Amino acid sequence: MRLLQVKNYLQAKKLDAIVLFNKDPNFKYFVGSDFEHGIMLITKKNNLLFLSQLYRPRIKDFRVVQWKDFKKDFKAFIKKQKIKRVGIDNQNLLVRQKNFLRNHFKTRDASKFLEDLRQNKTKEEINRIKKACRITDKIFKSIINNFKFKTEADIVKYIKIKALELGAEIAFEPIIANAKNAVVAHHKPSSKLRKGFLIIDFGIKYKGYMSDMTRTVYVGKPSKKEKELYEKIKDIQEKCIEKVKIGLRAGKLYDYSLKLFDKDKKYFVHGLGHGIGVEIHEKPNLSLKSKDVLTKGSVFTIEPGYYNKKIGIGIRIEDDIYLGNNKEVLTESTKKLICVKLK
Ligand SMILES: [Mn+2]
Repeated sequence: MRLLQVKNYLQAKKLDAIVLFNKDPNFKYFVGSDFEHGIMLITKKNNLLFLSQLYRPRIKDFRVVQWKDFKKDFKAFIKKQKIKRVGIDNQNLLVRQKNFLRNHFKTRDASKFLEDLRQNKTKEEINRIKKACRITDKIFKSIINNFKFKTEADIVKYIKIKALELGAEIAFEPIIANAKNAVVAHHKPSSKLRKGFLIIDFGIKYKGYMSDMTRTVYVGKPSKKEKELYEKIKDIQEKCIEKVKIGLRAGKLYDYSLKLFDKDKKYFVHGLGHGIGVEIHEKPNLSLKSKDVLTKGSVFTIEPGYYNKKIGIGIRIEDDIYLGNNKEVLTESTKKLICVKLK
């Protein structure tokens, strides 16, 4: 299906192939794994992987071609396959890779096509993201039920171990930010836990596909004002999810969130969300003035946040949304304000 869309693209743009290097997110997207060295060539007729002799993988729908002398063999190979005009992924290429491709082919940037292709997930991709979300919920529950942590770093370690135990890995370095630290959206966790809000932001990678969830809990007993603030952010998050629909421009949803923040909008300092898939940030981008569209088949986060340095309070709530025939909230952990006690 995805490969068929590539072939249609080649036809329409009069290209002979799409050429991708290893370590490009699109490389992993098509073959599900990565290699130290390798080039992928998808032509109208063939799906080829040009790899060193160190590898002999079996990959569905792909034929592996191995080289002995890279330069010589590559030249002969593309001549034989009659590959001249190719689409490349300008957004992810290193300068030397770009130069290499320009030396061998006539190139055209295909990165927008690849991004758009990846935005619309197949059933299998959705299943993997859903599984990553199930594991995420499980770990969050277990953090709350086993709250014996002394520092932010203890929680990071716990998430990493739990992920491995559940047959997955972390999608990115967890962000655990307590009390005053919570005003820094991307705080590096190290401090001792104390009274105040505690942001727990982590994601799981399952078979190459990622989840991303944030919950904010409270260490100790919150004041009335703190409770009200939390409810406000939760309300904004839920209203934004309600507003999500197929065809909506991401920038419009961002504007809507600012309206809800009202006088507090200066404390909302980042995007409202981002697409997830083989990368933790992909299309659609839900930031100010974004022209990306929430298309059918896309999966993205909704994560308003409040960061007030004056009063030392940070709150963020994030869920993963799948926009299929219906709208599905994939992360199911409770958003009621949980209060934990220090032991
Ligand atoms: Mn996120």
